[in-house]
Amino acid sequence: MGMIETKTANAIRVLSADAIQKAKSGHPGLPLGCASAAYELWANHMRHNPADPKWVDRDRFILSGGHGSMLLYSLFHLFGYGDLSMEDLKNFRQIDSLTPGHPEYGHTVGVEATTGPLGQGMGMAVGMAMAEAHLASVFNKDDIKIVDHYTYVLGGDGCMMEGLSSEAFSLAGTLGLGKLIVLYDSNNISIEGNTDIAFTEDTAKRFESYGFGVFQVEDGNDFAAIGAAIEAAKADTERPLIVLHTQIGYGCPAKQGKASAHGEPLGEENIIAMKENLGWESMEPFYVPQDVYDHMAKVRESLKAPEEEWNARFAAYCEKYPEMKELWDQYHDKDLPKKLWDNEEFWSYEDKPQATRNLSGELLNKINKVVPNLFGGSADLAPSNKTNLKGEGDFSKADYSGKNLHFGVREQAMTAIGNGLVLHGGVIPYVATFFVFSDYMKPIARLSSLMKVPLIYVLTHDSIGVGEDGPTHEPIEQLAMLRAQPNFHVFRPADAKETAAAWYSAITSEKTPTALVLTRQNLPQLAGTGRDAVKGAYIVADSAKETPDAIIIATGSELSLAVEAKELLLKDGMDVRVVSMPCMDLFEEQSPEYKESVLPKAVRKRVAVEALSDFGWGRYVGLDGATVCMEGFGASGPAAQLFEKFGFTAERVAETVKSL
Ligand SMILES: Cc1ncc(C[n+]2csc(CCOP(=O)(O)OP(=O)(O)O)c2C)c(N)n1
Ligand SMILES: [Mg+2]
Repeated sequence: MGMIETKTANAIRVLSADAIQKAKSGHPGLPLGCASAAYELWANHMRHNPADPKWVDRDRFILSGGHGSMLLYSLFHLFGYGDLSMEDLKNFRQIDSLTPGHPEYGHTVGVEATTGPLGQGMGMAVGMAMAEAHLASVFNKDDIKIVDHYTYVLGGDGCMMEGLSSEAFSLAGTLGLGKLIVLYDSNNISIEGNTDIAFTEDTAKRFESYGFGVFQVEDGNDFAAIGAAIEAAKADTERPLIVLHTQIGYGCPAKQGKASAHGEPLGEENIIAMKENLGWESMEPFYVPQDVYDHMAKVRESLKAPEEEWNARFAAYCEKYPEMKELWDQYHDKDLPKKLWDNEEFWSYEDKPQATRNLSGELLNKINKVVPNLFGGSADLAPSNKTNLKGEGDFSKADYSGKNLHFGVREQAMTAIGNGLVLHGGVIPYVATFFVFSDYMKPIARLSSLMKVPLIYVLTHDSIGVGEDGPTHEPIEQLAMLRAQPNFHVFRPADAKETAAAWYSAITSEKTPTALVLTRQNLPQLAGTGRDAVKGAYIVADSAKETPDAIIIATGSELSLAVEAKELLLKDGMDVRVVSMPCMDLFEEQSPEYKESVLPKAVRKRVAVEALSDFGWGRYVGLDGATVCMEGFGASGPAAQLFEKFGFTAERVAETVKSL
C-alpha cells in the first residue's frame, strides 16, 4: 500500500483530534485506532456511492461504538457525504451542527443508524442483514440479482460486553447471515482501564461457538492485512467476524494504548506531538494536504461505478420481470397501507366478546393480504402474541423468503433487529412479546423514537388480566413508562373497532413507533367505539346535558366498566360522559379545539379508569378528579377474581364519580 493511504488515514486522525480539541469534548481513541481499517474498507471494499447516499443496494456501515463519531464525520468529509464541510467539523458537538456528539440517523447524511448506547448498533446491523437476506430471496432471479449487499458493523469492547450483542450474534449465527461482516475494534481498553479488569473471555471462541468464521488482523494499521481479511470475510458464506487488533489513540505518543485516549481531548501539546509523530506537514489545526483531497476525489469517482452498473442491472430486471417490478414498487410504496382505510374486510369483525390479542392476530393476517412486505415475529411467544402470519413460511437459514421471524427469547436483540429492519427499508416489521417484558425492550424502543423509526410493537397480556401467572407477569408501570417516551404512540384498544384503528395508525405511521397493548382476556364489543380511536381519545357515550355532570375516561379492558358505570349513575340522577382514550400521545397531537370538545375544561369532575399505575393520569383528571387504577403489584389468581379484588368494578367506578 502506498503513502497516500497512510496519509489519508492520518487525515482522519488529525481531523478527529482537532475537532474534539476544539469542542473540548469527545472521544479520540476510537477514530485514531480505527482510521486505517475504516479508510481501507470505505475506499477499497465497500460498495457505496457518496453521491447517492440512499442508493438501495449500497453496502451498509454502522458505527456501533457511536462515541467514535468523529471517525464517521471525518470519513463523510473526505468521501464527500452530504458535502459535510470543514466548517461542520469545526462545529463538532455544537447546537444545531451536522456533527452532534453521537451519530444521529436522519440528521447527518450518511449516518445509517443512531448509535451511542453500546451494543445496539450490533443488533441493528443484524436486522439490516436479515432484511437484505429476505429481500434477496424474494426478488433475486437466477440470472439477475438486484438485492446483493453487505452489512458492515464496527464496534469495540463495550459493544462486545453488552449482552445485546450476544443475543444478536447468537441469532445471526443460527440464521447463517453470511453477508453480515462484524469488525471488532479489539484494543483491550474501555473507560476504566484495561479490559482485563472485567472482560477476559475469548471473544473469537465465543463467536466460533455461534458458528462465525473468525479472521484475525494482528496489526490494525496493516492495510494489506485488513483488505485481505475483508475479502476473506466476503468470501465466507457463513457469518464472519474480523478481529482488528488496534491501539486506542494510535499515533498520539502520550496517549496511545491508554484509557485516557478514550473520552477526552488529547490536549494541544499532545496533538502537536501526534502530528510530528505522523510526519504531518503542518501544525495548523484542521490542515488537510491537497494531495489527500486529490486522492479522495479519485476514490469518490471510482465509487460511482457500482451504482451505475446496478442501475443497468435493475433496468434489465424490470424489463425482463415486469410483475416483479410491480411487486418491488409495492414493497417500496409508503402509502400502500393507507388503502386499509377503505377496506371493509379490514374493519369487519364478529360481534362477540374477544381478546384484543386475537383480534390483532386476525387484523395482522388481513393486512398481510394487502401489504405484501410485512415481516415480523415474537421473542418465542407467537402463539400467545398471535403474531403468526398464516400460510407464510418461517425465515430461516434454509429459506430467507419466510416472513415469520423467530427471535428466540431475546427481547433486546429482537427490538434492535426491528429497528435495523426499518432502517434498511423495503419491509414493514413488527416485534412482539408480553407487555410486562417491554422492560427488556425499553432502551431500544427509545432509539426507535429518537430515530423516528415507525417500528410496530405487539405487546399482549396487558394487565392483571394475565391472571394465574401472577405479579411477575402482570404489567403495572409499563404503560406510564412507554407513554413518558417522546415520539412513541402507545395504544390500548378496548374492542375490535379500536384494535383495527390501532393497527391502522401503527402501520401508516411514518415517523413514530407504535405499541399495541392488548388483552389476554375477552372483552365485549362496545356500541359507541369506532375509527375515531385514531384521534387518541373520543366520546363513546355522551351525556344528554350540554355540560356533563362528570367525565369518565378509560382505556382498553376498563372501557366497558366505564360504560356500565354511566348506566348505574343515570339511575342515581347523574348524567356523565364516557371518553375512550386508547392513545394519549395521539390525543395530545390533536387541535386545542378538538381536545376541548372531548374534555371541556369546565368539567372538573373526572375519573380515569385503567388497571395499571395511575402515573400520568393527573394531567387529565386534575386536582378535582380521581383515578381507579392499580396501586401496587398484582397477584396470582383467576383474572376475573383479580379485577374484583383490586376494585375494577362498575360499582366502584360509579362510587368514585359520586365521591367527587
Ligand atoms: C449502554 C451503554 N453503557 C455505557 C455507555 C458509556 N460508554 C461509552 S463508551 C464506553 C466504553 C466503551 O469501551 P470500548 O467499546 O472498548 O471503546 P474504546 O474505549 O475502545 O473506544 C462506555 C462505558 C454507553 N455509551 N452505552
Ligand atoms: Mg476498547
